[in-house]
Amino acid sequence: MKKICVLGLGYIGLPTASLFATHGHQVVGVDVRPRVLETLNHGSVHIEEPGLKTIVQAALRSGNLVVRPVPEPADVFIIAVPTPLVGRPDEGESPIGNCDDQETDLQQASLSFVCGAAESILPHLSRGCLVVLESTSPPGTTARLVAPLLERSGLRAGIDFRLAYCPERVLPGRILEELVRNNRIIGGIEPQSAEEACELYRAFVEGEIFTTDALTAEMVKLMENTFRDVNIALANEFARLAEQLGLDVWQAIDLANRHPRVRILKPGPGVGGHCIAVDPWFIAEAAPDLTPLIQTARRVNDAMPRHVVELVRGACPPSAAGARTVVACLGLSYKADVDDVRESPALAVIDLLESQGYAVQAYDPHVRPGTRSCQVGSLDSALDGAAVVVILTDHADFRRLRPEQFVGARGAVLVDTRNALGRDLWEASGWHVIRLGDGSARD
Ligand code: SAJ
Repeated sequence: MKKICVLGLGYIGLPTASLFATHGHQVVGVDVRPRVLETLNHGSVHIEEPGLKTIVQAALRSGNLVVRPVPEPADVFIIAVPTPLVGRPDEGESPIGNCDDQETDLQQASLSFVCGAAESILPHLSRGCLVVLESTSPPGTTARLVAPLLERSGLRAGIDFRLAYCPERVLPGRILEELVRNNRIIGGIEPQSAEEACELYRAFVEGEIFTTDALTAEMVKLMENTFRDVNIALANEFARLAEQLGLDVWQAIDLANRHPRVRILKPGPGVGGHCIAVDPWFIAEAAPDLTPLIQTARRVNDAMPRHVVELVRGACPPSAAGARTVVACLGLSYKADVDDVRESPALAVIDLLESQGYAVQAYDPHVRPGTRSCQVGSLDSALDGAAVVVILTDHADFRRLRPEQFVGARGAVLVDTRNALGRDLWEASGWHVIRLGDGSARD
């Protein structure tokens, strides 16, 4: 049994801390946000994720997990804090304290939370400790930033204490299942660090664990998410092409994917979340001249919210009948069935619509109230007087919607950016349906 201090009780830190605690380790979960500690101490959780509440409660009840505002001496320190882009603080608050970043023109990773977390460990670091960085980070962070920072303790990384990079690779919505089942990559600043981290994670990881050096592990993580971003950008480019050429991209992608070696992802209103919309910039930042494809993909995906707004404008201008046109936006989170709005393209669409003079009524059953001032508490309130309904997130609840539930919507324009609702059904009920990427039915 080891004493493990997990720094940052967010989407990754909290489930990781709970898994170690329910597998026999003594865990101190650290977060500087009082609201988070309070929620946990009341037996609740601040994140919507299947199975999370049950395992957190079990861990707390067992006494193997305690939550604290500051770290304490331990055998292992795991850093699981956000690494947002500079100028886009992750929900505004650091879970662990921060240090200053230098602003530049580039889209750059903010490592202030990582620095803050590492600094908070310093007084407690001792000979034989293992420190693991889990936060997605630009190449070189473990060896060139975290190691020297921890060496301010007077101890030497890789000699007096072990240091490894062990990125999480789990899909929000399936975090617990994937934390256990996925393969893991662990990179040490020397082999013994990787070995010790590997032994630690075997407590609950059932997938294979592959060890390498820290730099390679950092790049592997970034390459995975960049691969996905580029593939989604391709799908989005195909979608816009299809609109212009007059075909249905959803059908075309489905048919192309019947090829044994083709797997095109889905177009949509843009790419959100704290990973795929962010991580490719970490590679671009390391070598701006060598990454034209990666940067273009980012820009293609970032342009999608504006394109969605153009689709709305094409169907219904901001003030069609004197009064402001009401648009019901269904979905605020960055993808289906999660409560996470970080980098959500839905928010970008909503902001753009408002800036162009539309009156937006936004509804999302998963997202906490007050995320946007135009947010309303029910589907009916969102639809009330709406001339256009825009599907921005394909929650299971939304996929089940039927035309007869849309009584409050005055107009009959439905913009479906996720191919979430069957076009035929809605057209049969008199709706004018505009699906992103579908030029086959345009006037
Ligand atoms: N999206 C599309 N089309 C698609 C798939 C996704 O537009 O075909 C959009 C989603 O709507 C969403 C965004 O992309 O806005 C990202 O969603 P996602 O489900 O692709 O990924 P994340 O951000 O939830 O999780 C990713 C995962 N990475 C990969 O699949 C390579 C996960 O395994 C990582 O652990 C996670 O990033 C992370 O933390 O880095």
